[in-house]
Amino acid sequence: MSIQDTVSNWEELLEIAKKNTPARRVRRPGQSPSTAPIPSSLHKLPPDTEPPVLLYRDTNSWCPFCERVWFALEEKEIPFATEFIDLTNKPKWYTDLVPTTLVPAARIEGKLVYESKDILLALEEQFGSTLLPEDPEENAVARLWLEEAETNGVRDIAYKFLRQAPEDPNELASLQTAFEAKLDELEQLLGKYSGPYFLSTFSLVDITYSPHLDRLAANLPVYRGYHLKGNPRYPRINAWFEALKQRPAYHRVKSDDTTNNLLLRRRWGVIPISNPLPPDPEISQEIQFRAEAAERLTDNREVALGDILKNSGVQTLAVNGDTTAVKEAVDFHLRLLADYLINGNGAALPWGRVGGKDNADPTIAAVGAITLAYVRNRICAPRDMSAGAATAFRAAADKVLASLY
Ligand SMILES: N[C@@H](CCC(=O)N[C@@H](CS)C(=O)NCC(=O)O)C(=O)O
Repeated sequence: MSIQDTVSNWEELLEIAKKNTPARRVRRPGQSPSTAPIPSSLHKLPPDTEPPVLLYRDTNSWCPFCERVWFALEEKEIPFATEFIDLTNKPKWYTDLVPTTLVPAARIEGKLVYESKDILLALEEQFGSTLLPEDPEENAVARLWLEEAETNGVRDIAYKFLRQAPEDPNELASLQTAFEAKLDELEQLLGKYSGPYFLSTFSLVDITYSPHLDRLAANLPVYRGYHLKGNPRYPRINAWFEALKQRPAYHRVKSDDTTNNLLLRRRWGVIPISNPLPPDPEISQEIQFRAEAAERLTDNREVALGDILKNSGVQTLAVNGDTTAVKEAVDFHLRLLADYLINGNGAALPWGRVGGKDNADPTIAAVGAITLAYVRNRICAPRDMSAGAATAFRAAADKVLASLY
């Protein structure tokens, strides 16, 4: 029996994965992204009815402004449809439609609205004000803080600090001081009302800050050696992050840390000063996230295989131009990964047997190493799967990789 026969086949893997996760996606063959999440409230719509909202957002789910609107739609349980816009090649109909040409934009009951803040406020107006306080005084504060979130400079200073070339230590130090002063202001704001949120209840203010603070918390440790989470200077910001973690809508729309880390490097060319944050071990072990990751990989395996063959460099290992053996070895390692996600330590990991003494073909292990390293960095949350699933996926890829040699 070859080692390849020790791993379950795709059909068996898919069946078990589906039993352990309710997460499902729509397939979008030949389009980008190749799958999309299903809004949690879509089932509430009567059959053959158009959702009341159409959200235009970016193809890769990187845009923090789009995330705000998506977060609010999920919190308010509004059924919606999504149109993905490729920001590297925006279609003319879109730039003709939206005066700023930016994402997000939305059609709310047919009416076009753009600018994330205006979309958030329009959703409150149209679908009941659940994310703004009822109390008139607090409501006025909420609206003021929403304005200020766009103008108080937190974002500008933060991103300058993050992206500034680190050669000039003085400039970097003064950016850090300015950034810390802005965070101190947020810390003060969070203390004005009781409870962990900006206002006395969860609101649009939290939604407005969360995508940016999330990206900063993931990237500052890796790119600047600066920690927001666990930093005793910001106890309220930390309590706020903890409170967000209790909200299912937040988990549906957020990215995982590694997606944020890789995006900064790829999109902005910033050089990390340390390794990406390790995948959160608690999340990596949660069966529903592991099963979701396995379901995504299994269901999307044809696309994954094509992408790996085309873009990872693995084809250079083909002998005399025959890629059959390479394809088989890629497929085998993807199945190993799905098997480990589902069965944990009960999975048939090779522990050195592939390419080792018992097996004279080290090419198989080399293909595996490329495959696993590639998919580990290739997946992107929440474009391909939820942040929790992506975290479990990356931790599993690391584990399988460690078992190869
Ligand atoms: N103020 C806008 C900002 C939106 C924005 O900057 N969107 C970016 C994506 S993160 C965009 O559309 N970029 C495309 C471009 O600049 O052409 C809002 O809050 O909606």
